[in-house]
Amino acid sequence: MGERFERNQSTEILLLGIGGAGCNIVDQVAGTFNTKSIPYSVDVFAINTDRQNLQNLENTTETIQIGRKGRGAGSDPLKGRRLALEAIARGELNVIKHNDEKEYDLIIVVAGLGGGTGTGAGPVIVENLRDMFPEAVILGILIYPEDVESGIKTDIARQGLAEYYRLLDSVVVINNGSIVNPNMPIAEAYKLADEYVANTIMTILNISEDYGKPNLDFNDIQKALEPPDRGRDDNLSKFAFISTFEVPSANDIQKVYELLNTKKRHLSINSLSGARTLLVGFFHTGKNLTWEKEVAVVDHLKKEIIIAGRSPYVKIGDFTKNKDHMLERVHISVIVSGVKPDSYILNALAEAKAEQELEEILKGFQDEGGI
Ligand SMILES: Nc1nc2c(ncn2[C@@H]2O[C@H](COP(=O)(O)OP(=O)(O)OP(=O)(O)O)[C@@H](O)[C@H]2O)c(=O)[nH]1
Ligand SMILES: [Mg+2]
Repeated sequence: MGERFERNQSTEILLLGIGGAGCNIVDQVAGTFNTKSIPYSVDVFAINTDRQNLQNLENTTETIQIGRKGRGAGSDPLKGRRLALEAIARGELNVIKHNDEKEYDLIIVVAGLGGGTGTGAGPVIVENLRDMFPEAVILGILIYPEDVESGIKTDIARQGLAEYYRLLDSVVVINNGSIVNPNMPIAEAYKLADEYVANTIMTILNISEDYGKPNLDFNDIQKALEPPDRGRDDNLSKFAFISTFEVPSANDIQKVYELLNTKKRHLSINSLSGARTLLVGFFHTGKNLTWEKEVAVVDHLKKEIIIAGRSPYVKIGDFTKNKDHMLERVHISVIVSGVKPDSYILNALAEAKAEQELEEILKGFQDEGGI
């Protein structure tokens, strides 16, 4: 019944990798659950057209091969799409529903853009998940290919991004390109990008799992990542910033501000301005982190968010950990929804903006001095 990390609570999370990049990354994240024996209530699934990739996963027992041949989709998103539709028609994805027993609250989909499976099969699978789990919030963590890969790849990625964007509730885009350093072997650059994905996932899981005073919990996250309400919100952006920062001690807390800019770049975010929701969780050993220091961090983030007098919904959590490995370190988890993405993303969406929904969103960014 899947790679299940259970805990005595009612929140159900599905972590799903699609295509080579997505499957490898969720497998690595599942590996950290094993080694740290963190009892999350998370089911991990890997879906790919590539049998070899699925057979090489070390920590994910629940795999779904789509397409009989098992040889990948050859960087052809139309083929990926067709194979996914056939698998759905044959009911091969129903195993995710566990005989109708499952009602996931949050689904996290991880996929690399630019190939055939993550790009072509992925959106069709998201649509199917939406039918299976109408109550779930679906967050996509998508990896955008670096420019050094061929132009065809980035064309495919652009189209795929727009398709995913329409279907997901919230989107995080990791930019392989901004992480790649020309002096670095590509595998190393991928590893760095993979850490960004893992960090994003763990930010959500840690906040959901730990109990703080004041507390931030899964409901806060779910509310932040729900799709914007077009009746109520001016800002219809589905892009989110989700990350955990680490500083050596409470006295270095202002290091967060430097790290923030790098993280924004790697997460394809131009600015936090106009965001709808700001959640900040502080994880520390309880010795030196004063309320004043916490408020200073939150104020710094708020300053970047507030535009034209529009303030975000803000909530703070404080989690005291009695874990030796934390030493004096402080982890600061930040979730901001409704952020403004980098222009390469807006351009990608603009190219595919046949959908009215996308037009409205792009218009929103233009009103803010957008693209
Ligand atoms: N960060 C990271 N990026 C990856 C990794 N593998 C591939 N990518 C990126 O993700 C994009 C899509 O690659 P894959 O996920 O291998 O493609 P796929 O979805 O399996 O597609 P097909 O193999 O054509 O069926 C690539 O263009 C790379 O930019 C990885 O392990 N880590
Ligand atoms: Mg592949």
